[in-house]
Amino acid sequence: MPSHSAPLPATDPPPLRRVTVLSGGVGGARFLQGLLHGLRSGLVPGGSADTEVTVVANTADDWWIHGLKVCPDLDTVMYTLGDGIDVDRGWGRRDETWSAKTELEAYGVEPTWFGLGDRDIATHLVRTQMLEAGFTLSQVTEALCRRWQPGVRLLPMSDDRVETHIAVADPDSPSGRRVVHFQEYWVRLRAEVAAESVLVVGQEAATPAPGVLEAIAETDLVVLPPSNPVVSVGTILGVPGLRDAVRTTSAPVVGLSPIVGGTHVRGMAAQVLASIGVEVSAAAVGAHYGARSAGGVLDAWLVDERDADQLSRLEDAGLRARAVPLMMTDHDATARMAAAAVDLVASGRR
Ligand code: FO1
Repeated sequence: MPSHSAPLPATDPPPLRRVTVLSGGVGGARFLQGLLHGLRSGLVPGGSADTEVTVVANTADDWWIHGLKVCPDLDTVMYTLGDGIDVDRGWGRRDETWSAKTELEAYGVEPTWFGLGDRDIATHLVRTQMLEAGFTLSQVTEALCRRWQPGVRLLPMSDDRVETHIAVADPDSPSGRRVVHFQEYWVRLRAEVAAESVLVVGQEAATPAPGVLEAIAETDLVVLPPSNPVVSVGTILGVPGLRDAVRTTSAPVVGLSPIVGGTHVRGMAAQVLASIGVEVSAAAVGAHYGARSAGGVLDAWLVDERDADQLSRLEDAGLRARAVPLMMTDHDATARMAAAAVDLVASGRR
């Protein structure tokens, strides 16, 4: 029976002038690459090359090592979007050399298990010198980005020191456990031991870095990319004032699941989710963030097609949800994910 209803008026998507993304390291940076590609190529509804993207990056992975301040997630976003990243590793510089690392090993200086490349060391020397001269981490990041031109405004979540530590079982210690810095848990222990608990040192005393609260309040969209929901997005939301800023912004808030088919795509989300008692599933992470209508931070949640059977559980939790391909296999695939995220909340945008 031919439909005689008038064709729906072609409603233009509302303009997407500003987007704010709460990002960890490798997964967040890869998502940002696709988002920028999608904006520049017109794939993202309402977006364009002029859309301003602000990244609020996790700094709780930061680590003082060999007298240098290393900021893995800030640097991974900066190098990735500035085209200096080593694509295979997902961190550190392309065309890297390791002479300083080899010399440190020759001196028997620990930790030998954490690789600082020669080119990367220059970044940490500039950062450490500027911090010691009294500049804030925000000012340092702005200065480093003048060279790298990432094409986004890159803000640390806080200028205060916040460091994630992980408690792991240790039969040799009287308490039966020991606490290691996140970098030791991830790099030396390869997250192969259970994370008993996640301790974010300095979290309660931290304040949002300049511009962060405004970037969340005065934007057209807030995105939680497929970063680690506990030690990346979780530590960003844990900065006092940040979770409330996301809850109360007039912009829609949409997230993309880092869990696909019951496990993380890379990293150690499964281990740290277990440590906070959250089931390792796309729906459980969406519910963990929570719907804003129920006091959480999300309006909508994208899951991979493999997890389409979890959509009703998300809708029961008050979330708009959709199942789309979520593997960031190339920039076009990631751009389509970003477009789906925008489209899912477009109706909610002014
Ligand atoms: N990850 C590793 O697996 N091994 C390393 O030796 C290593 C060194 C490193 C140096 C600088 C930096 O910015 C990141 C580095 N990472 C290394 C990655 C880092 O552990 C992760 O990127 C984040 O902390 C987790 O997102």
